[in-house]
Amino acid sequence: LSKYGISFKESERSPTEPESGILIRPLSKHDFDKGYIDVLAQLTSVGEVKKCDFIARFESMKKAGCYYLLVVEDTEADNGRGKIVGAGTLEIEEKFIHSCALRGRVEEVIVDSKYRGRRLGKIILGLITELSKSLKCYKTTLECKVDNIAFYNIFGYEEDPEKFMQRRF
Ligand code: 16G
Repeated sequence: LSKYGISFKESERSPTEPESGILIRPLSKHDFDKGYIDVLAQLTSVGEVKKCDFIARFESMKKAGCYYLLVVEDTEADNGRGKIVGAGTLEIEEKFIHSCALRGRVEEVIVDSKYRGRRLGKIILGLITELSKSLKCYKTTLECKVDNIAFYNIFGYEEDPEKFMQRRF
């Protein structure tokens, strides 16, 4: 993940290859065929996303340059074809406030139900958090279900006294 500015000490086991056969890397165009959308569907409603829709969105996000999409791949699954079993996104927002600061947003953090309990979510979140720090975000935020608050607390995310508001369309 060096292209995302993520590095680690040589003495440590690579956080991007935490177990044999498990690889954490940026999203690729080929991940539609490896079940990326199916993993997202374990988080919320994905609706209908055809391969062409996926490619078009992938290209526009790449062009925007402010999306860091990570995936966890089980490279040995599906007879060695590989399968996406987790994901997490960092989105960087440019601001005028705080001396033209950057703000990070953690989005779509999900691990396939069959792969939970293997610290993969923690690794994704750790990488995203470190990346936002190294990109010099003045803050990084996320929305999550009440049940997941304790998980995010581990990484220093705290409930904000400001209320999150939304209008759905
Ligand atoms: C969670 C996700 C958020 C996602 C939303 C979808 C994290 C940290 N948060 O809040 O990124 O967009 O779920 O839910 O992964 P919705 O379909 O109800 O908007």
